[in-house]
Amino acid sequence: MKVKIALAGNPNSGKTTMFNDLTGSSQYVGNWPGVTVEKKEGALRGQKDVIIQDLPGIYSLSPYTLEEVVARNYLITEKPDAIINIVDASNIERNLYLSTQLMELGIPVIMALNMIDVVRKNGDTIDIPKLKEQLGCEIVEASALKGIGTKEVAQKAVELAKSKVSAVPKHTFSTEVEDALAKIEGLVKGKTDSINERWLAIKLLEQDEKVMEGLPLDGETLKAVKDIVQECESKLKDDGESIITNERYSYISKVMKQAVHKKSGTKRSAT
Ligand code: BGO
Repeated sequence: MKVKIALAGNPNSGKTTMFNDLTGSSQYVGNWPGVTVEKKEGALRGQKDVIIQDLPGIYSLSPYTLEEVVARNYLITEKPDAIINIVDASNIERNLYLSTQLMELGIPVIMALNMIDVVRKNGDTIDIPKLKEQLGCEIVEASALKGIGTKEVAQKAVELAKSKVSAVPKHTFSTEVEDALAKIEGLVKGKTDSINERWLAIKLLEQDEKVMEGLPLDGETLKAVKDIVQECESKLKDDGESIITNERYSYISKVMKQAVHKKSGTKRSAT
């Protein structure tokens, strides 16, 4: 049976360089169905049964750009066996925004901390055990440009895909949000074929229309969900989408303080 591994990351994180290193000359380039967004896939070097699917470069799994919609539709409908999340380690704070969302899908995730050569050259340090502990996924330091760590990324991704051990995000939202998510999960449990009920609950709290329009939920359930969302919004005095976004950023900021040390001492990456 073929193993499907998706390559996901921000634009300019080194995804193309990593994809070329992983697949060599075995590549197929086309377009995603119905859109003019390039679709590239290829077999992992020396392993014909492992297919690497390159996803468009994205900053988030929100529904606002064609690339985001293409990437997330692939992830939630094709359910690859694992995701390699390419992170530009020299811009880690910005990149982790997507990582936190990929981790919530319930698909095994391995993080390739790419551009580690740049981090080292800058004299910055990333505490990998701490970062693993904070994020809850496997992490490999890599430089796709210099061929460092890429074999390990591939090997670990295949192992993870075969073991089918899903990512278990360490991130929890505030008590108010977690309460709302638990109630929403309870309401939708078993009523959809969603990839992951927690992920769906987060999307419903955000009132993500693209996710909501395809759901087989009756009017009563949707009304009950809306009431929970409104209760949470009035408690936290903000809209659901902003609440989730802001809480993600504060979590990332905490992770940065714990695990990333910039030589300049600012502990924050340039954006
Ligand atoms: C140019 N380390 C370093 N130092 N650079 C890397 C690494 C790494 O690990 N990985 C990738 N790069 P893409 P997306 C470039 O193209 O793979 C570099 O968008 C240049 N080009 O070589 O394209 C990579 O697919 C002129 O750099 O990323 C590329 O995710 C001057 O990061 C860039 C300097 O990689 C983006 C760099 C004409």
